[in-house]
Amino acid sequence: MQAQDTNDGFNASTVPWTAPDLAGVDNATVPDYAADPADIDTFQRDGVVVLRGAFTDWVDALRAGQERNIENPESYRFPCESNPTGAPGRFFDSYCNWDLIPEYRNYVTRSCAASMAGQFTRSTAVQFFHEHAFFKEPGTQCATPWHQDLSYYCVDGTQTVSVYVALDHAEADVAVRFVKGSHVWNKLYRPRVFMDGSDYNTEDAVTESVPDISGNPEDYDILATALEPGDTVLFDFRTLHGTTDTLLKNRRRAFTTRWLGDDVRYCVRPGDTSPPLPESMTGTMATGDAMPVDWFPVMWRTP
Ligand SMILES: O=C(O)CCC(=O)C(=O)O
Repeated sequence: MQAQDTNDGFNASTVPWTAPDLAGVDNATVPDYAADPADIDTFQRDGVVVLRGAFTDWVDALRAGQERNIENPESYRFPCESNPTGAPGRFFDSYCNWDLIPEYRNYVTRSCAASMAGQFTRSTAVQFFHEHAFFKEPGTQCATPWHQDLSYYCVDGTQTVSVYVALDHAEADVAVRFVKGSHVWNKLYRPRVFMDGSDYNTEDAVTESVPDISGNPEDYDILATALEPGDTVLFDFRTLHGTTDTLLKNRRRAFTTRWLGDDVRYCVRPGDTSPPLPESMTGTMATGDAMPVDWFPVMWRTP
């Protein structure tokens, strides 16, 4: 997903989004993840699974990468502030910077996230889509609106996964939460602006508004759990997720990588998509085309 750039004028980045330098990127050298078949079954059934401590060893490096990102937001791509002006705290995100931030690049190309993505989506190969960094500072009382990522994206398919690594302790009442099984509802919900939860791309007849999940929690099978640094949540791009607006007492950072499995293809959607593909690419592509590997490299293949 993308928190849309509609607030406060802060979100101007000076950095264009360009094809990454793929020197040294070799899917043959990506380490294997020893997936438990029961976890894969859970992911397939619920559209979400929690892997406790899966990336504990990467927490320090990812935090260091995120510091670069948050300290100089305008030097990186797609920075976005979503906390209302004057409100305490900060809700910031930024994405598509893995080729600019060495710690991100190292994680994407040297961790077992790619192998995890391949196995959990039951694919024979996975392409790397992008990474996304999230920050909420103490004092923030801004919910992440319930949303599904797929409708923000210029891709479609069922073999997708976001690999979300918690970088701070978060109690269950402030951690990201998920509606189990929502990935197979066969629904596409309108993307929402993160600052106020309003819909955009409303001209799209295929999509509908996200239902009021927070107002009717008893109607949904919600996975809400505390997360520790390194705990990792895998979720399908179609799975609904969001947070409450409970006051944050501690910093809450997270780092997500997005992966495209075998059946994922380019998809033209009405209005803005995330990432906003350059015209040089969209001008030559049609719905159903494969995503170009020079922008979205194949990072894992079945051994
Ligand atoms: O951590 C959050 O509040 C939101 C994360 C999210 O929406 C995502 O990773 O897709």
